[in-house]
Amino acid sequence: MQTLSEDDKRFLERKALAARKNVLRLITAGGAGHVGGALSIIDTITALYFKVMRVDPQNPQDPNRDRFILSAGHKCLAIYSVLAEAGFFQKDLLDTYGQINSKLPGHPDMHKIPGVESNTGALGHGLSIGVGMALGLAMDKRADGPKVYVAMGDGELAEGSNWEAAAAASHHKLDNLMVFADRNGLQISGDTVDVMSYEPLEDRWAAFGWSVRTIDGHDMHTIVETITSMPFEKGKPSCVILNTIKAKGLSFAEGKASYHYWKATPEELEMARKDLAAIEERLAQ
Ligand SMILES: Cc1ncc(C[n+]2csc(CCOP(=O)(O)OP(=O)(O)O)c2C)c(N)n1
Ligand SMILES: [Mg+2]
Repeated sequence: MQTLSEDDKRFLERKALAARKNVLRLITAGGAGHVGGALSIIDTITALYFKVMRVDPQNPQDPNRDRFILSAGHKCLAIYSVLAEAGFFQKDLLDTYGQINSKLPGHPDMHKIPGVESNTGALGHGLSIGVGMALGLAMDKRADGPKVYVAMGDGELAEGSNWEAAAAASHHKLDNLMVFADRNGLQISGDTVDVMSYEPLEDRWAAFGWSVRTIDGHDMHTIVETITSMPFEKGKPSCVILNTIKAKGLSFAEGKASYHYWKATPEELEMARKDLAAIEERLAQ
């Protein structure tokens, strides 16, 4: 387990802010996008790329790299923003979002930019892909082998294929695999518990043989301590349930299903810039 110093925590919070600014840059370029779910998972992705994962932007295909799969591909604004911040590609590319032939389409494409491990967007496939990767890597039987991380939405958990993959992961004792279930409480059209509930998530994942922890998905200390405690139990895959706020950081959008997909007005973009400036001021103190 890795415990963050106060300086490290501040560093990660600044990186997460920079990533949120990149999200606004993308939306400014493209006019619209799935901002809500991107902003609930972006702190975890920031922690992964800036503190936890063994990855090298200069050598993105290194066979020894850790793998991150954004199963809920509609949250792509988050991965684009963090990959750009981490130097996987030039930030200028962010300004092409939403344009014809952009390398940053509305769902991530592994053939278009370095750092994306898998095409995702049709919900319910990323965990199966992650299980395959983790199984292949585990066969190498290396003590310090690469790890596989998969981020999922709470609405996405309604896809039945996830549960076949969850069962396979525990059957194969994949303790090099970690899932993040982003429990922001909302999916596309309303509260996740009303549309299709899989609560209590902790019991579901545990019943499928996973070792489960629930944390505040916006607290960098807890995020890093939890991820670096992997595996929570030897011989079991690890599941982190992230209690989060959809559209976290944008005061006018937080916790509202209507900002699952945001078609931004100039007034809202201005409000969003002010919100992020206020965070910046707080972090400067
Ligand atoms: C197979 C499939 N069905 C439907 C959709 C349309 N869709 C896109 S996002 C979404 C809701 C996802 O909710 P959740 O997983 O909770 O994501 P978040 O709240 O993090 O944005 C749906 C139904 C899809 N992308 N794929
Ligand atoms: Mg959700």
